[in-house]
Amino acid sequence: MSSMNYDERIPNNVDLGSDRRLKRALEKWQPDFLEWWRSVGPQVFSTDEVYLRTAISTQAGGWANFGHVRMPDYRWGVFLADAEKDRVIPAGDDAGSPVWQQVPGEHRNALRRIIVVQADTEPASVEQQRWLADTAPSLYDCRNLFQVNVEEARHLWAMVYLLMAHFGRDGREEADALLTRRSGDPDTPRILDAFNQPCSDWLTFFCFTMFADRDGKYQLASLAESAFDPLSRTCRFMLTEEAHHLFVGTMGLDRVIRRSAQLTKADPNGDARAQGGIDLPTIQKWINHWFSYCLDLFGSEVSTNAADYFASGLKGRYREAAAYDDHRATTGTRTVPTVQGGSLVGQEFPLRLVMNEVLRDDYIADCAKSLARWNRTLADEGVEYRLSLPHRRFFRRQGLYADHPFDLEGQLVDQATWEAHKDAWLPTAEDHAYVESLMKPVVEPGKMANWIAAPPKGINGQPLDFEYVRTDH
Ligand code: BYC
Ligand code: FE
Ligand code: FE
Repeated sequence: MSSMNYDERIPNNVDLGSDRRLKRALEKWQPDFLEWWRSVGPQVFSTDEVYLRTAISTQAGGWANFGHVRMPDYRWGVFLADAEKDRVIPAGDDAGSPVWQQVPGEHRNALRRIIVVQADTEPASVEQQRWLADTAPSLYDCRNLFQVNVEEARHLWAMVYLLMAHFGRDGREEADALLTRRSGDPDTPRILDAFNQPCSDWLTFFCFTMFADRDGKYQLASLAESAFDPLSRTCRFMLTEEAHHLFVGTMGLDRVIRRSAQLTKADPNGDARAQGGIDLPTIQKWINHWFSYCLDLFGSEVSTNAADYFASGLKGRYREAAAYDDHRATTGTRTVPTVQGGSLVGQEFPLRLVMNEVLRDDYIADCAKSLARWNRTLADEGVEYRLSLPHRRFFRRQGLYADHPFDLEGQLVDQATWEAHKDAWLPTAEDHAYVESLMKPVVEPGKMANWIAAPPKGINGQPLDFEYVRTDH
C-alpha cells in the first residue's frame, strides 16, 4: 500500500489518476503555485543545487531519498499516511463511531475554516523566510532552511488537496486565495499574527522553527485526531516531516547558546557582544517574543469554537486516542485565572470550553524540555546564566490576557511598570540592529559564522564540510 507515484505530474499516493476532475483542478493550480514560489519563495541560491530529502514512501525509512536538487525542480506532491484499519472517531459526542471519509454537511463550514487557517500558515512561513539564505551562517544551515521551505510548501499542497477533493468550488476558491494573501502585507495579510511577523535574521529563524513549527506539531497532532479521516491521514504524514523542522529550531538555538557561552567566557568583561557574538540576555529576549506570539496561536483560553470542534470530533486533544480514557470530556472542569477589577480571579469552566488551554499546556511542557537542554549546555560550558520561558500570560495579544500587562512571572503589573521594563524583556530596535549586523553569509563548506557553534554532525551521515548547497556565490 501507499507507494508514492512520481510518474505523474503531481506525485501522489492518493490515486490521483482515477479522479480526473480533481487531477485537472490540481494541475490547473500547479503553475500558479510555481509562480508563487518564484516570486515569494527563496530569493537567493534559488536555482542552485541543494542536498534535499524527498519522500518516497510513507513507511518508516521512507525518507532515505537524499540528493542534490534545484528547488524549482523539487517534486511537491500529495501524500497521506496509510489508513488505519477500522479507525473510530477519537473525540467528542460520537467518539467510538466509524470515522468519516466524506465531509458531513453540518460540519462543512467549520472544517473548511480549520483547513484554510492551517493551510495559510504554510506559504506564510516560506514568504517570511525568503531572504534568509542571503545571510546563512553556513551551507549546512542554508540547506536546512531550504529543506524546511520546500516541506512547508508541500504542506500547502497537502491542504489544497483536501480543499479541492472535498469542498468543490469553495475549495478551489480558497486554494487560489492561499496564493494571493502575503505575509506582512497591510492589505492582504496572512490570517494569524505570528505569520505576519518579520523573520529577517537567523536568531529569529531558529526561534521560529523552535516555537512556531512546534505549534504546528501540536495543531497537526490535534487534527490527526480528527473524525474526518483524510484530514487525519494528511496531518499524520505532515508530522513525519515536522520532526526535522523542530530539530532545526532546538539545535539551532542550542548552537547559538553554546557559542554565546563560549564567547562570554572568552571576553575579559564577560561580554559576548564584544567578541562578535549574541549575548545570552539578547537570546532570552528573542525567546520571550516568539514564545508569546506562538502561545497566541492556540486561541482564546475559553473558547466556544474549541468546545464545538471537540464535541463534533473535528479536533481532539494531543494524543487523544492513545493518552485518554474519557474521550467525551463532558464532566471535568478547569480553573482559569481571569482579570477582574484589576486582579486575577480563578474562574471555573467546563473542560470542553478550555480545550485550547489543554493543548497549550502540552505545548508549554514540550518547550520546557528544550529550555532544560539549553541550560544543560550552559552548565556544560561553565557559565552561570540560565534561560527560561516567560509565563503564559506575558505579552499576549489574543485571549483573556491580551490588553493587560503581565511580567515574566505572570503577575499583573501597571502600565508604568510595563513601560519601565519592556526594553529589558523584549527585543529593542537596537537589539535588532545589533543581531542584523552579525548576519553575514558564510559559503565555504564546513565553515560557521562566529556567532554560532558547529553542529555535532552533518545531514544524512555526510561530513560537515559537505557541499550542502552547490553554489559559486
Ligand atoms: N492571530 O475565540 P477564538 C504551522 C482570532 S503552525 C490572529 O480564540 P478559536 C506552521 C480568530 O481568528 C500551526 N487572529 O477562537 C508553523 C477569531 O477571529 P474571527 C498553525 C487570531 O477558534 C511553522 C478570533 O480571534 N495553525 O502549521 O478558539 C511553519 C477569536 O478566536 C489569533 C494554528 O496555529 C492569532 N494568533 O481560536 C509553517 C491554528 N488567535 O474568526 C507552518 C490553530 C485568534 O472571529 N488555531 N484569532 O474573525 C486555530 O485555528 C484557532 O481556531 C484560532 C482561533 C487560533 C484561529
Ligand atoms: Fe508546515
Ligand atoms: Fe514545519
